[in-house]
Amino acid sequence: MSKRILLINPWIHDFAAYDLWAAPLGLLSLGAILRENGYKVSLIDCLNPFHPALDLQSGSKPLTRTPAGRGTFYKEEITKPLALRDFPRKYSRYGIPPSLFENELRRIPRPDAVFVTSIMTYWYPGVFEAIEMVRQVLPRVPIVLGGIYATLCTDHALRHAGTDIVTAGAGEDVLPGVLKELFNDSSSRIPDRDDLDSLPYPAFDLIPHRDQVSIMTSRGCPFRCSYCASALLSGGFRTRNPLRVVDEIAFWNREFGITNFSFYDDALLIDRERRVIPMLEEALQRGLACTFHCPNGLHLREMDASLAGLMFRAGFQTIRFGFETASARRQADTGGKITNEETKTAVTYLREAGYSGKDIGTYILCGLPGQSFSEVLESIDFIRSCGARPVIAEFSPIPGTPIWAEAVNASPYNIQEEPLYHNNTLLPCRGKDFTYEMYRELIRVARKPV
Ligand code: B12
Repeated sequence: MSKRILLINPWIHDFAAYDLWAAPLGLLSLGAILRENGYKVSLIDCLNPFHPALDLQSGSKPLTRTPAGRGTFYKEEITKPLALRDFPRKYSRYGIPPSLFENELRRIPRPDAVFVTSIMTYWYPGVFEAIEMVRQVLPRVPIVLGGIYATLCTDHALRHAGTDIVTAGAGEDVLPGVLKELFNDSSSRIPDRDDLDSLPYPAFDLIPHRDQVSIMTSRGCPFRCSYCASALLSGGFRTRNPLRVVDEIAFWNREFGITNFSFYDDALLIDRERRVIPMLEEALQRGLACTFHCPNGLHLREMDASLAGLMFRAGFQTIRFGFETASARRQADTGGKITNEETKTAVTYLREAGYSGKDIGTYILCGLPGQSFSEVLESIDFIRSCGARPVIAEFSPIPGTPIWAEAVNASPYNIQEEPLYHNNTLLPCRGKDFTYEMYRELIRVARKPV
């Protein structure tokens, strides 16, 4: 009898959360591998904006959805955790009401194990709430926790999550050990995590109603920017065959009518001649009428007139770039991925290709240790002067990154002990003279029409 595994994408507890093409991609990838190994896999997606029973909830705002495949989550205000008590913002549980989650847990056939994923480090309370409910409804069913929070804050998870197993790192690496421990299964065939073309397509079919599919064409990143966790999470940079990526896009398009695709790559444009260019040319040639979105920052340095034109023609609608700062010193200190001059030229190419200034969202980090209000303001002004749209990205400190020690020193919060203080909304590493009012002013300036 094949074993049943229940996958859970837990709630988000936060001050704010939007569904910017959010999907539990890592968990769905594992789901596909488990199915290939004969396991019966089901999913409860707490963040599902299309849950059929959601409409029946009274008193909630109707959820908004755009044709591009993003929108709002259902939310309920909840009490702030003690550590965030003094922060003057409302705090909510994003995702389906707990009663619906409980109904789902009772409805599905009893699983032999439950696999829970985790994303932002500071979202762990939503993860714990889901774990507690599983314990109540399904006592004695082993629970395994993995994902980004579990990888970056493993000790914290081991101490507080209350699961039978906590794993750190890529699921493809840990699955053999987990399956052995749970079911004494030593015969599992797990694809090599370095050969991305050998991975099955993520099990998006487990999400019955969806208007977008997330794609990864690579893992990791060749850069080592000081604030970024990519290397800790994904290891070295490795890539898929671009034609196999188009096969995947065509598959979701043909079988499920999906037209919106979001790329989760950390370095989609790197090695462009071998990757993004053939991929988009192939998509055009096959006549795939799809729209592409990249909420995660792209590398502007790779842009030239022909790539900008190709992206525009191929249907790249949402483009975000990682610029971070106009300060030459900080550019060098944080990783040297782009200069101001290169940024200006790249934006010109994008505008000539047909993108308007407001399409070209350009991330500017705000609240880095030692960063002043005027540095952020100058960065906003610079991006505007290039003809692009500044988008403020509030800095979230991440354990193990090169900037971590500096972040610990700069922060008035105990970010080492309490991952809730990694929350970007707190701007937890800004200096004393960088007030929240100043931050609001920066948001106001950044949002002025381009
Ligand atoms: C896509 C993405 C987003 C998406 C949303 C993702 C989502 N699903 O909700 C968007 C664009 C909205 C986003 C926003 C932000 N993000 Co983001 N994002 C990512 C990104 C690029 C990919 C995550 C992903 O899906 N990876 C792909 C899958 C395949 O990997 P995975 O989930 O890790 O799964 C693997 C393993 O973890 C494991 N696994 C997973 N689950 C399980 C479960 C079990 C049981 C087991 C055994 C194993 C296992 O196996 C999987 C396969 O190997 C990561 C960077 C990265 N490389 O991971 C940053 C990252 C998570 N984001 C980060 C940041 C900083 C942010 C922002 C704060 C940026 C900003 N300043 O605005 C915002 C926050 C939004 C908010 N409301 O708070 C940080 C983390 C910060 C933190 N403290 O945790 C990361 C790590 C990037 C970085 N700079 O280092 N993000």
